[in-house]
Amino acid sequence: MLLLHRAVVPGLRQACRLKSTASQLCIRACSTNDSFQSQHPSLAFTGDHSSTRGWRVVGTLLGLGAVLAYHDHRCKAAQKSPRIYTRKEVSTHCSPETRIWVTLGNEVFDVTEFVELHPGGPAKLMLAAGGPLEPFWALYAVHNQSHVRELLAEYKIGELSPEDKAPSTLKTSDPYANDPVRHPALKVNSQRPYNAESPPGLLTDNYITPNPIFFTRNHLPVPDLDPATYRLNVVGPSGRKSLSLSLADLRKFPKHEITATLQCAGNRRSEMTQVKEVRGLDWNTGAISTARWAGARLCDVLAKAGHRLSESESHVCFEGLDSDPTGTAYGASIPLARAMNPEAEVLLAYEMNGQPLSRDHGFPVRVVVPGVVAARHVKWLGKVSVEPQESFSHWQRRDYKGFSPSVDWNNVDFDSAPSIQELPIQSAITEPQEGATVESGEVTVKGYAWSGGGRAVIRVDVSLDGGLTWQTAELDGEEQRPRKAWAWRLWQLQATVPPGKKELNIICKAVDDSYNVQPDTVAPIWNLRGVLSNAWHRVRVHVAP
Ligand code: HEM
Ligand SMILES: Nc1nc2c(c(=O)[nH]1)N[C@H]1C(S)=C(S)[C@@H](COP(=O)(O)O)O[C@H]1N2
Ligand SMILES: [Mo]
Repeated sequence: MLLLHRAVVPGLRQACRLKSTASQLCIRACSTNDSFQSQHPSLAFTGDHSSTRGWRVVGTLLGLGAVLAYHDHRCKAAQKSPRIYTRKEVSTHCSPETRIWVTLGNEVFDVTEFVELHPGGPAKLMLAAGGPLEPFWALYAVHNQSHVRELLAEYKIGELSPEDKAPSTLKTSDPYANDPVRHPALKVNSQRPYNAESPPGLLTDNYITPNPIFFTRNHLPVPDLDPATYRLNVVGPSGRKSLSLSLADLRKFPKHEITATLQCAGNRRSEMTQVKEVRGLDWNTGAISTARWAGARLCDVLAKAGHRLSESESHVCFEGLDSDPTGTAYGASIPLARAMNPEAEVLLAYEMNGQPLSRDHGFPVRVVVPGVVAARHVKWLGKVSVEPQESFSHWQRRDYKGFSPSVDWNNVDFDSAPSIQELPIQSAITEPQEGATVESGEVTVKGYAWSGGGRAVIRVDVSLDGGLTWQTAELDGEEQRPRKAWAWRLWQLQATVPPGKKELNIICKAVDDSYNVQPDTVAPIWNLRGVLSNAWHRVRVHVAP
């Protein structure tokens, strides 16, 4: 019952918000009969952002006592001899009023209390309300973990009647079947959607990351877009027509080229996981890569569409052409001031290291926002618009934000924190690797360092003795332009192994040109989503006798 307790307090707040959207979504999910085919939301449902705003509408509260008693009753019932339900009965439980039930295999769960706590957002969970989870979980392998199964088990209320097991129509066509073939050296974090990091042994061999080993972070299946028919919709200011730009149109704008590093907000999340569990992909140090990007400047395209700097419209929203079964696209936004500033060099990129973008990296066009978290670099770009508010995308508003270590999933208020844009100073050791054995005599330590917002890395300090003494590493790579240091510096240090040492406790930490430094440990910057993990990087190695 632990989870129920965790859920109660926010549950009260959330029960209010749930009502309108939940019932809205449910009309589509439940108005059909109970076979999977007719319930599949892609047939009946198109996501819209206005529903997100509807979450705030206040509705009737379910009495707390009633909730507890109800849940307790159900759980006890499930433990003794499981209560048996028909699929038809389950399908009527698809709103907070009727409670929200789902099935997995032949088991039935009442997840009403969990809906608002769902890391993937309440709206997504509601798509499965009243029916099987399988077709949705097939899309998101993140559910394929024991902790997710254990969590769900807490909500079990019974089983499906034997003659009413999973319908044979459950075989869904694999939405990922058309994903591209990937390089075998990539270290895969999740196959569906595909997420993989550059192997640390190769990452810093090249200042420019070769395209096939550039880290990949997809939230959805990779769309297969035809460059001949591709159009970018650039919404004009009110009263003006939108632009519909072909790839050829985009190439007519002056071609601008920059070297920029992309880093996922979750890079080095695995170190946070060691402090306390976080929700997200278990990235090591390889969710970062550098490329030479070429394309049209966003400011030129916005100007052509008729946009100017404005105070009422202050965000540029991007939508990808990758979408989930509801038709909801990946989306993000950046401040208009950055988008309109030619010095910020925001690109609508169609080339990566002299090649057309590869499918995984956004073919045919992606946004590149130098100095800003990679989540805003929207791939497979379909639409650009200038809006008074930030993007309503889940990934702008309910993810990619930082919180204090004391904020957890019971008390998190995503509206209270700004979305991550410029990233903080970062560095990591790529050689030697954790647990390796190094020769006595000399050791070479290598790694990368980067800071957001165009801030240049001015120094990397390396310690071989756990931080007692420090040596300055040598910085490689391109000379950096002031306030436009968009790319990382690779660094190395050739150092003498102190005689008699059996083990080295190697640490690196970088300093940027605002004299920002990395925090020494992870615990004080731990956050529930495991983002912004930039503590001193530590690697322990053995010294060969
Ligand atoms: C009762 C049903 C569900 C439960 C118990 C559940 C549970 C969870 C949990 C525990 C996570 C975090 C996993 C981790 O990062 O370790 C998660 C993430 C996620 N879930 Fe669900 N889920 C449910 C239904 C759904 C449905 C129906 C969908 C889609 C239609 C969905 C989409 C997602 C997505 C997209 C994420 C990843 C968010 C991100 O990391 O970007 N979930 N879910
Ligand atoms: N359309 C779209 N754009 C997207 C994403 C996505 O899933 N869909 N993922 C974002 C995230 S979180 C990251 S870290 C970067 C990863 O870019 P890459 O795969 O080219 O390395 O793309 C961003 N842009
Ligand atoms: Mo990311």
